Amino acid sequence: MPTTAIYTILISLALIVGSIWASNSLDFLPAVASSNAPIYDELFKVLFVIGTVLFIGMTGLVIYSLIQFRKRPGQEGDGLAIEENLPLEIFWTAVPAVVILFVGLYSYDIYNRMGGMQLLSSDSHSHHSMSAQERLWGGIGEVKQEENESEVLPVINVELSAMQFAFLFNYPKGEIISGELHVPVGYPVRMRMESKDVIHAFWVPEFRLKQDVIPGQPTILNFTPTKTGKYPIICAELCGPYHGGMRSTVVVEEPDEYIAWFQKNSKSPDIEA
Ligand SMILES: [Cu+2]
Repeated sequence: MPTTAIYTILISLALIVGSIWASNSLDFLPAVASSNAPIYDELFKVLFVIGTVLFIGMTGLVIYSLIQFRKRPGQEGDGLAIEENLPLEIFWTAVPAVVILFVGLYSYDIYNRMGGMQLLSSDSHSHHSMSAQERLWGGIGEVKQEENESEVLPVINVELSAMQFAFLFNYPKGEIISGELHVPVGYPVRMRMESKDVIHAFWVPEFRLKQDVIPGQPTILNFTPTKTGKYPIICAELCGPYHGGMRSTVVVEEPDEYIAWFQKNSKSPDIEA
């Protein structure tokens, strides 16, 4: 094997290994605070590796060529007139095609695993009578089975109204209206979102979630917070002159803190402890 080929293989391998190492050790992303976040970050890491290999590989090759094949003193005339290289052209068409096909299929899989393929307005929940526990949790009678747990957790139901330039969170069963979103850690949240005026978008970077909030067409967002803390809610759709100030906070708290907050703010008298 010629030396150039060996060097090419070694440099490519080093580039791939280095990119994988960088994607795992560099800390670009905000806190991982929902069950969606690890799935999303998996895709981000794969895209980061592909992007780094391509960027460093291509710019590196260009810089190498500029230096290695520069015009030396005493060189006159044109370079070699090279035309066509069919195997090379097949190679540089096939490689990006395979990479793009892989990224496309993989992104679809991630989007599907995050629940992106569920119909936005799918709303087939029975409205049977609630237990006191379900009332307390703001439930509408729906319970959700977690995949790995035998415990059945009540779903936290929240209705989000977006308007120029604020988010309002309504907990129907507690008759709570809040400018801040409160959710208990580890419990599935089902948020029905609708806009009063123009299109807004609910975005929590720490949850890796972003969903449009549309006037006249409710959208449903399901998520499970996994880490306590306060995280920003940002409007991610240019919605008017004060769009940049359209922010709120999501408070992910321990279940007992959530219950305390719920009871303190609830105007509904039939909520029991
Ligand atoms: Cu907005």
